[in-house]
Amino acid sequence: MALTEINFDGIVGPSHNYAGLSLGNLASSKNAGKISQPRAAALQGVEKMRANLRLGLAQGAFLPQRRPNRLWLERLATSPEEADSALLANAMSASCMWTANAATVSPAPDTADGKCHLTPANLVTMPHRSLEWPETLAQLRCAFADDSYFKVHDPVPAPFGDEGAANFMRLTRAHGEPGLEIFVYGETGAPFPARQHVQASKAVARIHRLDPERVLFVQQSPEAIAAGAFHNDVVAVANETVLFCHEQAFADREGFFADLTAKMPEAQIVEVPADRVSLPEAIRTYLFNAQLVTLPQGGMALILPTEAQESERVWGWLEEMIAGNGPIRQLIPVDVRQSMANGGGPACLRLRVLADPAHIDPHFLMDEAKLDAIATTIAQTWPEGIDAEQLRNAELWSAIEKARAALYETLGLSELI
Ligand code: SUG
Repeated sequence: MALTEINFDGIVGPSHNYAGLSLGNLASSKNAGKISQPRAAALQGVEKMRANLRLGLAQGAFLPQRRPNRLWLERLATSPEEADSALLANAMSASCMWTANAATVSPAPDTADGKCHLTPANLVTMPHRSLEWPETLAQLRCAFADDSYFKVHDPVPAPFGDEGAANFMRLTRAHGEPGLEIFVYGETGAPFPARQHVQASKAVARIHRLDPERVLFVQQSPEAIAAGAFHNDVVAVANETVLFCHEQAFADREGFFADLTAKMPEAQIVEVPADRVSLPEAIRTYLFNAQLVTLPQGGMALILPTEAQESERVWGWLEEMIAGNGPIRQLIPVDVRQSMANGGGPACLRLRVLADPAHIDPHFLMDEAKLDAIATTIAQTWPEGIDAEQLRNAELWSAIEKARAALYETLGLSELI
């Protein structure tokens, strides 16, 4: 069986806007009310996928959800026309683009039944994100429908907040081998909420039938959450034997590193000291919200936001790291500025699934021709700009609905509209 790491990016939806909905996500608060550019945002995402394909990486995609979310508003006994502006902003959010929060994925080599298990995240902490999971679940059930290889679960019930793979890391000697699954949760982060509850992480580990000997539950540091690291993937990322993280990422750094190296002596920890890059600088530039990938020719690359390249301190540290003899050999900056302005870097935009591509519904797998077709549809139908004031505009709603339908048709997925 050819297990491959496939990154499923969320295609940025036509309603992409800056509504300042995420308390504790500094970029979201800072850019509240700015004019967004949905078309440019979605095309930046397509170019990121294209660049990854050209590196020889396998690429998949998930599709934008229905916005405005009329069904959700109906359940609240209102409608886009009548909802107050807070409810309407929630119903218009394009936040499902950040598929690192779509689900937690435990690949086949880690689970008791040898299947790849997927649990959609309930995202209950933020109202605009809590309405994502039903459509996420529908797409997961469609993409991973082959139950000889996949098991797609229901989300963990509220009130235990689960934010998916953004708070999950997997270390292994090589992708296809059994791994150590690390669940990072928050306890406190005042004045900001801790979005990943330990009970949710533990439930996912049980649901996925993981071997308790190959699981770690690790607390995120309250300082990191308070400084704006609302998910662990803002301060840490792992790939195969490498953990790349900030010195202040974890509540009990020494304890975690000791447990990690005891369970996996070959683990390599690449840590950025706080006196070289402060937590606020790391969070502003999103240097850890990078895709740390193994290239087909061997060696690892870090695909990071251009904001990281623009910081002398951050780039200086990264260049020194590359010049050394460490496991990360290449730095690849990508422009995802429209997503970054809402607190979503390259790693937020993707969900990693280790599987044989032949077992996945091909509609969700990308190649250059499909990306071209997607880009054409986006260029023809996505709104160019959305001003927060415009969210109440019925013409905008219908333009967004038509654009989304056109994309589903482009990908032959009309039955999911
Ligand atoms: O949940 N931003 C998202 C960003 C998610 C980033 N994902 C990871 N770190 N994996 C969030 O805070 C902002 C929406 C707005 O304000 O309009 C937003 O939802």
